[in-house]
Amino acid sequence: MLIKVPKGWEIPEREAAPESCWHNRRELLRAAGFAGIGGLGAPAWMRAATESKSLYPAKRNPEYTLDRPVTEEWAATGYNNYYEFHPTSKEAPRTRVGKFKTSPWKIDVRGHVAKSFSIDLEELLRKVTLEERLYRFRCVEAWSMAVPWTGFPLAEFIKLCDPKPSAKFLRFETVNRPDEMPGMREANWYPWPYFEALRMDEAMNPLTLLVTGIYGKPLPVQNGAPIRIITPWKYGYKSPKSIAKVEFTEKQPETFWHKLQPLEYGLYSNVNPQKPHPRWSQAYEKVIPTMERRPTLMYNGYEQFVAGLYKGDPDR
Ligand SMILES: Nc1nc2c(c(=O)[nH]1)N[C@H]1C(S)=C(S)[C@@H](COP(=O)(O)O)O[C@H]1N2
Ligand SMILES: [Mo]
Repeated sequence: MLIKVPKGWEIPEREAAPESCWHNRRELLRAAGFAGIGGLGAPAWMRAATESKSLYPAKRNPEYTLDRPVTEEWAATGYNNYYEFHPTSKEAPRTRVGKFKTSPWKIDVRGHVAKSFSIDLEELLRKVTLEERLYRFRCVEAWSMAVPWTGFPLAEFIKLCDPKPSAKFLRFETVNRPDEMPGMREANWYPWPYFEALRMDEAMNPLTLLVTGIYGKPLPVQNGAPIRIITPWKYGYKSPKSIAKVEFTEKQPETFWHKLQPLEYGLYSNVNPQKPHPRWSQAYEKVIPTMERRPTLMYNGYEQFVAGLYKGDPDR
């Protein structure tokens, strides 16, 4: 079959490549039958791939509904912000993920917890139940999508961590692997690795997910494999990808974009049509891939879930 790789996400739907063309080589190998021999006796990495596959698709949670169609898969997995893979292009990240290893994967838990520990993702996934949720997704750059994420509430992970009462914030850190993430060296002026943070009550909110899948399958690397955060009422940069470390802190942590542009990107960064970015309006958003304009919703449409967190002060 001729593998036609679309130039960008702007191609019309009738020309969109079939889903398989968008998969990276590793996923093609998996699809080509490695899963079939990944039973007992197979190497650990093969078993891991098989096990994680059996978790998808997860049951959809009907509580989270959309007011718009779900974004086509080729667009959501082909138009990405992932600066560690490419610091400017949205189309390049998925073409540069070949070296990135997502298994085995461990998460280090540090800071104000009863006891620091590290947990293997495979082990973590045995302790939780994955579900699928449809969420609106809004980047601070004003584009938006609607995405079926698979994951579990971050609150469940926090309970496993046994935080001390002194833990007031969570700080997340993306994995630090310049050899596997070519954008890190090309854009070496950034304060890598990427780091983000949530206040404890935001992190505990039922909307906040630890995400391991998308479109009923494990996350592709460009969307943050093997595990990322999703906070749908905040701008996209609050949703760090490929998380390797979670730290519970007493003081408010610094965040990647706030450190770079303190006047433009705060800790809270709640979607708010009335609060323009210093360089552009946030009143409207452009829906990927058509770029159709639609009005931005307060808290990205999640006011009923999160307004109580801010007590009338969404600009925090
Ligand atoms: N580690 C890391 N996480 C990241 C980013 C990044 O560059 N590096 N970009 C953020 C931004 S700006 C957005 S809009 C979303 C994009 O997620 P998506 O590519 O799955 O749509 O990821 C966020 N998480
Ligand atoms: Mo973004």
